[in-house]
Parts: sequence; C-alpha cells; structure tokens
Amino acid sequence: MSVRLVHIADVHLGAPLANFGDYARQRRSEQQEAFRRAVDAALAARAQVVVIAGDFFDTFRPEPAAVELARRELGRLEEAGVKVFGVPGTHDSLGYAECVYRHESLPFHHFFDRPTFEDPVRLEVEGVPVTIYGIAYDPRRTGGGWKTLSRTGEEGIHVAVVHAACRFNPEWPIAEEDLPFLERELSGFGMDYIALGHYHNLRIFEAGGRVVGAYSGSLEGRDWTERGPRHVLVVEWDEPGAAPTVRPVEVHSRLMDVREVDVTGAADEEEMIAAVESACDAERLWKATLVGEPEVIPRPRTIEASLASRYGHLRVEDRTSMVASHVLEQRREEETVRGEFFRRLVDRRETAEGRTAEVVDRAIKLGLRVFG
Ligand SMILES: [Mn+2]
Repeated sequence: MSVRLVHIADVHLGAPLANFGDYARQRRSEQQEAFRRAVDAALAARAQVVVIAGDFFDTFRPEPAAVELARRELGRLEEAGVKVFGVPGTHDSLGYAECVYRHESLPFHHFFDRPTFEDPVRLEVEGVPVTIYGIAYDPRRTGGGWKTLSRTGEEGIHVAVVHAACRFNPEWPIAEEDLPFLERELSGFGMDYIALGHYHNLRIFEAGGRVVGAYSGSLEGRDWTERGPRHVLVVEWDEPGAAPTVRPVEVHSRLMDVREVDVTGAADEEEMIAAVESACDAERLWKATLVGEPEVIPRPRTIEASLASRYGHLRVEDRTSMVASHVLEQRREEETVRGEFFRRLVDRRETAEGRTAEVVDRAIKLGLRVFG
C-alpha cells in the first residue's frame, strides 16, 4: 500500500496583486498557472487525497472568474477520483456572512465548516482507513480550537488540516482567531501529519526525528517576503504508523528575489542601470537596493522606468550615501551657509549608525537637491 496526500495552502485565488503595478495582470495569471500546476502535481503524484489548508481565495467574496477557475481545477481532481478536503482561512473566513463557501458549491469531497475538530471524515485508501480532521475556527461561535483536536480510536492514518499561526516567538501577539500554537505542541495532538496554512513560506516541522506537520507556503510569491521557490507537498505513507515522507514540488511561475547592488563610484545614472542589469537576471522579479557611494544621487523611479521593458517587475530602492562624492567634498570647503549645512551633516554621518545613518544620508541628498 501507499497513501499519498498532496498538501496545498494559501492559493489566494482572485487576489488583485495591485502591489505589482503595471505587472499586476500578468502576475495574476502567473498565480493562476501556479495553481493549475499544483493540481497537475497532485495528479502526477497519483495522490488519493488533496487538502487545501485555507486562504484558497484571497477574499470571502472572490470575483466570479476566480470561483470558476477553482471549480474547474477542483473538478479535474474530482474526475480523477481524488478526494479534496478544504478549510477556510483568514481571508476567506466563514465568519463573513456572505462567504463564498456558503453560497457556492465547489467540488470538495468535504469542506470543514464547523468550529471544532470534533467531526472528522473517515475514508478508505487502498484498504487503509484514513481520518481527516479540519476546523473552521470562529471564536464567536465557540471556544476550544486546538483543544478539540484529539485522535479517535480508528486505526490507520490521521491527518489534520488547519489554518493557524505558529508562535515562532512566544512574545508575538497573535489573535485568538488565528489559532496560535507553539511548535513543540504539534506532536502532542496524536496526528500522523498536520497540514498547515497561514504562513506563506515553506516550513516542515519535525519532532523526535519524524515529520509532524508543515506549512506548504504560497504557490506564487506575492511580495518580497515570499522569495525563492514555491511548493505543494507530497506526503506519503508506506504503511500506517510509519513516519510520512514529505516531498516539496515546485509550482511557481516566476521567482521573486532581492539583491543589493553596489554603485560606488557611479558617475551617472547609466552606470547604475548597467550595474542593476548585470546583478539581476531578467527571469526573476527583483527588488534591487542600491548601496555604496555614488557620485550622483540615484533616482529610483527613473531607473525603474528605463529598465521596465526588460524586466517584468523591478523595484529599485536607494540606500546609497553621498558622503564620499566629489561634489560633497567641494561643498564642505565653502564658507557659506550651504557649506556649513553639509559640514554638520557629514560630521553627524561619521558617528551615525543604522536608522540614523539612513536619515542623515537622506538629508544630505535632499540638501544637494535643494541647494545644489
Ligand atoms: Mn494566506
């Protein structure tokens, strides 16, 4: 026997992705492609079960096209005999009276809409009993949350599907409706695997040398906190009671990445543009942060505009310092108010650190713009 489950989360279908500006439309279609690829991955892995751990839609009231895409893709799984389980997330919470899951019937085998884990669904996969638990947590309807998750007496494999926030740092204030939990608590629920949604970067949790659960992460980067490959997870058991193997499968269309580009000594904008081009390949979506000590003040929007046709989406940020530039050296020699202004700022910059240094650098640039 072999029981194979594909874990998907945080698809955010229908997200406007307006933060991508002119690239938003293209980014939306890349995100849709990534979801199609996730479904393809489940079919290719010959998974018998797919779980979607919340934030399937970006909002509780997604546009009709997003609902249709969901229906079509889940339909492909249904046709192949794959049983799909879902729970709501924070973006598509059942707490909203008009939530999409209340009035659309999507081809889920089961969608968990009760605020406790107490109604698991049992199915049989290749003769092995598999029990799936899920929750649509709503603190206004009932308390309990994680406390209601406990393994039934059923034999076989037990899997929980939850949209919940891990307290990686015990100090973090996390709202009760985000079902906070501590990493070390995961192994105490008696599950063979806990499929998590909420955090958008891949994270596999182990205890005592075996996997106990994971965040599979988003399918396509939504901003530069979601860098690098995006995945679904193929979770497989060779026998009940054994630890599962977890295999991440990449589904993204286009990677997002960040890089610092040193433009020290650059005498004009052309040189800065060339530096960005050689540091950042045009395949990815970049946030390039200019650093170092150029001779002219960078104009990030102008640099972005001249590279726009080559890059799908490129964001340029300026964190350079003009302290070492020749023009500033000249200004500081002057016995004028302008000279005094720059002398004071350069003195200040010498001892400044971190945020203060950034502020002084900005003040110097503003001064150069205003006073020349
Ligand atoms: Mn999400």
